[in-house]
Amino acid sequence: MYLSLLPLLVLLPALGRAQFEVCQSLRSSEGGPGWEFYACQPPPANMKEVMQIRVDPPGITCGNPPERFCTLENPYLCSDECDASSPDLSHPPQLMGDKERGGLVTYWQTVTWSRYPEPLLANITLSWNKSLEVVDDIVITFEYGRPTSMVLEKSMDKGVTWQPYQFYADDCLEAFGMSPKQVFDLAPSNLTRVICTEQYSRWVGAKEEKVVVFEVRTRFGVFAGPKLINMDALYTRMETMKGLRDFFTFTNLRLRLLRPALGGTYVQRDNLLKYFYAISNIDVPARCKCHLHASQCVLRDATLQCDCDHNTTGQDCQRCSRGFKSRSWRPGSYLPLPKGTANTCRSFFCLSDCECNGHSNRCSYIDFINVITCVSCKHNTRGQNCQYCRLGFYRNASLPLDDENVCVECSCDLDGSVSPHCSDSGVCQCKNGVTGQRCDKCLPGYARGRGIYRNTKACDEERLICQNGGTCIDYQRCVCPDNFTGNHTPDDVTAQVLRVYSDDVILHVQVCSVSRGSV
Ligand SMILES: *[C@@H]1O[C@H](CO)[C@@H](O)[C@H](O)[C@H]1NC(C)=O
Ligand SMILES: *[C@@H]1O[C@H](CO)[C@@H](O)[C@H](O)[C@H]1NC(C)=O
Ligand SMILES: *[C@@H]1O[C@H](CO)[C@@H](O)[C@H](O)[C@H]1NC(C)=O
Ligand SMILES: *[C@@H]1O[C@H](CO)[C@@H](O)[C@H](O)[C@H]1NC(C)=O
Ligand SMILES: *[C@@H]1O[C@H](CO)[C@@H](O)[C@H](O)[C@H]1NC(C)=O
Ligand SMILES: *[C@@H]1O[C@H](CO)[C@@H](O)[C@H](O)[C@H]1NC(C)=O
Ligand SMILES: [Ca+2]
Repeated sequence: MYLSLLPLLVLLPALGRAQFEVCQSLRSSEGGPGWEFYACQPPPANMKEVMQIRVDPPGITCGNPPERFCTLENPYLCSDECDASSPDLSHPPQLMGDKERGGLVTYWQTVTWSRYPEPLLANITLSWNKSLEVVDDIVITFEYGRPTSMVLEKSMDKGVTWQPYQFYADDCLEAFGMSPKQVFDLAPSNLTRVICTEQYSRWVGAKEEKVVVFEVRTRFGVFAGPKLINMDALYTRMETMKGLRDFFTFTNLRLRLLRPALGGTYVQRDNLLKYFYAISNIDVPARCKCHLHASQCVLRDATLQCDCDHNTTGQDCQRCSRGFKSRSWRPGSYLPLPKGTANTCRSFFCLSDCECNGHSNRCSYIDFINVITCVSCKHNTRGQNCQYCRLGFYRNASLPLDDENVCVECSCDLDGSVSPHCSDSGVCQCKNGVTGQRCDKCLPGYARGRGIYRNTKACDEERLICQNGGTCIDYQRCVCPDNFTGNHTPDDVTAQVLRVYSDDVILHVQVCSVSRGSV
């Protein structure tokens, strides 16, 4: 069930749905269509429709046994009767939150102050079992006069701890030892101060003034201007001023009624039937607090629950969905205006937890081993943090790990190497008969040709003898006497010799055959 919004939208033109109403939208870009994510929040609703009401002490509600009560205006008019057993004459607590139809005012009413001078005390606890953010004035309507002393309190942790929200008294100094203030006195620096106000407690007549207000609109107006035209300024403050959002956040409210309306005079002990509390309505305009990750709030199993987006979950969208890396959860942000930042939970995400030594800005969360790993490491790096060189590359130890050139290609000779990979110092693994860091040089007695290295002697002292007094060097070439020269380059020789070997015939290779002197 979605909360009905209509009554409040009429009430709240400036706080309507214009901004932060969608969490994502489809956008087309060069790379094709994709989702764009925005900060989003549910629309305001009148939370009185879903509040749990509890009154203390037990037995404070009138009508059991039936009781007569009088009015302050005319103490001799004592015809009204409260009777819990009669539907027409009972005044149970739920009449503070009901929808009144046909102009019929319905109200909760307490017993009268017949036990004076013992104080007539009552607590009204309103619970939602959900974090809410108040978005407009909380208005409490008292029939038969407003209390001369009361406290509005709030809890942010479902009733575990409480703090005062505002004090109300016809004499703040006497009732609470506080000097009276008005919300209009508040400035940006002390907007979240808890004040005592006399504005809603002085006797002006029960019919003239019925409401006690917790002023949210005026507080908003300190930033947004008197008509709340500049909501952007308020949202900016919400983001930057620590404690401002908390100030408007609650899960429960409690009204501590400490002293009933007295009609502007002292308590008249001879007619205590005219002193009691009666509340006909409590408006609580608020929205579900979803950390800017939901645009709807739903009632599920009688509990309010954000309808979370951005891969978040939880009653208040206060954590990332499974597989979307809980450590990276962040609330959405109103900034930059006008659309804010979604701070979506992702399995792929950018930014700080993702440490890739400057070779990537993308990470992936591998759910079943609970590991974050860099993806698409650039600059020939690899590894969970792009901290290793790809196979076929080795680390230049004189460069820092985040240098673009940290990984140097092995450049192993394809013919002379066992694999394209090299050691940490860049040394390739060579085939037999091959040497050199890159395996591109022949060992003595070996030669290369057609991609094969063979034990190919160009000359030796026994069978491949250099002619004309030439000396065989490294089995590869003849060093000829001054007046002789060879007409075969080593490669030519190799080619010949390989052919010779493959035919399994050994020939004398004719080198050092041409006489310089004879030319
Ligand atoms: C109202 O609540 C306060 C705080 O828990 C408690 O101290 C006080 O006794 C309660 N008053 C009544 C009348 O239950
Ligand atoms: C309060 O809400 C939580 C969900 O966060 C739920 O588990 C719990 O049952 C609710 N309690 C009541 C009393 O509704
Ligand atoms: C808040 O600050 C303003 C300006 O500094 C000051 O005039 C006002 O009295 C303060 N209000 C309260 C309640 O402290
Ligand atoms: C999670 O977010 C991705 C985009 O980042 C979206 O495509 C996907 O539908 C979301 N999944 C859930 C379960 O919300
Ligand atoms: C390693 O880096 C240093 C410093 O930039 C450079 O002089 C050297 O040539 C590099 N070595 C290799 C093998 O690239
Ligand atoms: C070549 O030169 C050597 C000395 O360098 C000499 O002994 C020899 O007789 C010469 N041979 C010919 C064919 O000229
Ligand atoms: Ca009512």
